[in-house]
Amino acid sequence: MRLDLITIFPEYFAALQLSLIGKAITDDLVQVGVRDLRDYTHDVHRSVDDTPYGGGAGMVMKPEPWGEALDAVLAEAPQRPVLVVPSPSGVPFNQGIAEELSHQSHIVFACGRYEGIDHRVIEWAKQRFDVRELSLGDYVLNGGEVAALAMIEAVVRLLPGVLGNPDSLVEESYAVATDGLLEYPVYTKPASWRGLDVPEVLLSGHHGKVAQWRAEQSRNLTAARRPDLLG
Ligand code: 6GU
Repeated sequence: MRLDLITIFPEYFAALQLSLIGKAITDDLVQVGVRDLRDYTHDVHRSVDDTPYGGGAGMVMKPEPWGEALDAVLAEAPQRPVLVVPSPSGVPFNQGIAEELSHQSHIVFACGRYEGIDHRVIEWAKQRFDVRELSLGDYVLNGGEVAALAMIEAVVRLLPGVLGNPDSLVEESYAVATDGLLEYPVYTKPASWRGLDVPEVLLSGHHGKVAQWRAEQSRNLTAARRPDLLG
């Protein structure tokens, strides 16, 4: 999988060198390219934003640097890439979308700042990319970088060979905050810690009862915290 990131803060993506994703990059399962949007400006101030037509607060990202940066990505793209535009106005990102994206060979992330990118960039991009405007949730971040990092982590961990233990993916399909339920609580040794004991059933060695207890915990937790997941 190839990932291209366009941003005015390339340093954010140093985090991709860490942990499982860093290993996936070292192992060449993922190729990452980070482009500084300001490299596609031509004025002395390297400006990427301007005041909004129609008035209002804040600044809007100018279309020209975005056009040139996206042209540069396309010039090296063998086929039509996906363009993810992180935005609080996007479709809510979830595990199903992460799964879909994990089957793509080339994803470009357009990380906007300020009040967003001139809308013509999105319109233009639809001719050359499969555009997905995606939101992490109902809160406001200062820019798309942190959102892109979260989405990349959710996608890359699904790639074959990235997780040490693929069983953990199978477990998740039955208990995760997606189309399923929330995960049951987990415990490890010691069996007693600061006066708190691990639930007896987990020490019983009775796999049927353990499975039943976990299913019940998942159901109760989901009902309490995420009743929207219970149909
Ligand atoms: Cl994807 N971007 C920004 N800027 N803010 C957000 C978001 C994305 N998701 C939630 N808030």
